[in-house]
Amino acid sequence: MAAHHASYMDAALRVPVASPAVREELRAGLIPLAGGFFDMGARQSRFREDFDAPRRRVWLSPFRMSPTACTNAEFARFVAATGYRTVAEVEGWSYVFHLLLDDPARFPKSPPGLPWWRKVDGACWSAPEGPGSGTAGREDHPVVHVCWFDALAYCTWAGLDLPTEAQWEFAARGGLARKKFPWGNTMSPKGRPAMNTWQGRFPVENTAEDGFLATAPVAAFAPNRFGLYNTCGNVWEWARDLYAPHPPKGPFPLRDPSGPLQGGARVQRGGSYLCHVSYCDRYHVHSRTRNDPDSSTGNAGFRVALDQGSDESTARRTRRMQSTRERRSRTSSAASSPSRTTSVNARLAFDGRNVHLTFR
Ligand SMILES: [Ca+2]
Repeated sequence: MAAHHASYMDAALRVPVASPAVREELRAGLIPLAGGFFDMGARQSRFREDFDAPRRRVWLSPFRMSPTACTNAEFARFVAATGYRTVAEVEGWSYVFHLLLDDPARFPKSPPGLPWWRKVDGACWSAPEGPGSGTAGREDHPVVHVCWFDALAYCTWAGLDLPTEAQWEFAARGGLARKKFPWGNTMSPKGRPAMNTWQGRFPVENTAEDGFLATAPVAAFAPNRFGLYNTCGNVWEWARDLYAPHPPKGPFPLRDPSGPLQGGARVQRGGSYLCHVSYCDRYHVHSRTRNDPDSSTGNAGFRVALDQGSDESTARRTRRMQSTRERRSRTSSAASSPSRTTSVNARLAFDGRNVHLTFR
C-alpha cells in the first residue's frame, strides 16, 4: 500500500463516531431489504474488460440501503461534526468536467486519453467547479469529489457501511430479474427520460433533455420498486469491494460475496450524468467500473448501507482486513474514471474459489 494511501485510510478510520442518537437517526433512514437469491450481472457485456457478464446466482443476507446517494447537506453535516478534510482538499485539486468550467482553457491538464476531465486546483466537494463555486442551491444533490477513503470516513462517523457490490446491484434492480434498468429494459419508458445521463454529442454538446447538465437532486426521477432513487445515472457510487472480475458462473451460488482480498482499485456502480451510448453506456444495473481509492471526480459519490445483524461497520471491517488486503496491493488503472496516479498492468485469475490479482 502506498504510504499516502495508508495515511488516507488511517484518517478515514480515525474520524470520531457520531452520537448514538445521530447514528440511530441515520440508520432509521435506511430501507430494509430482504436479500435472498438473485441473478447478478449481464447475459452479455458490451465492455468485456468490465467483466459484468455472465449472469450468476448470488445469495445475500438481509441488509439495509439508503434510498439516495449521500447529499451535499448530509456530507456538510459530517464535516461540521468531525472536521474531516477530503483527499481532494488535502491534495488541493480534483477532476472537473470541462463544460462545467467557465473557461476550460485555463485548466489544460487532463488525465491520459480523457481530455474532457480537467485538473482543477481548489475543486472539492464544497467547491465542485473550483474556487468561487459552491453547493448553495444544490444541498439535495449528491456530494461529489469524494474518493473511496472519504466515503469510508463518512461511514466511520455514521456507523454504517458502504454497500458491497452485490448488495448495490440487488438494491438497484428493485426486485426486477434480468432487466437492464431498475424499471425494465427500455431506457426511456414512454419516451420520457427516467434517469440523469447525457443527451447530445459527447463530450461537446449536452442537450440535457432529461433536465440536467450535471448532477440532479438525489430524489429526482421515480424510485425503483424498493424505494431507491437514481441507482442508475446521476453519479457513480463507490462500493465497498476491491475491483476484480466477477467470478465465472459456477455450480454453487455465491453467498454474500464481498470482492477479492487483494487489489488496488475499488468498484464504482451506476453510471453518471456523463454516460452516453456513443462512449460509455455504463448506466445499466449491471454496469461497473473502478477507480483508485484516492481518486475523486465531479461525477462520483456514494450511498450507504448496513449489514443487518452485524455490528461490524465498514470501518471496523476495513481495519480488520487492512493488513491482509493491503500488504501486496498496488494501484490499478481506471476503466472510465480518471485516476490520480499512474496505472499499472494487472493480471487476474480465478481458480474456482478465489480471484487472484497480481501486478506486473
Ligand atoms: Ca443529464
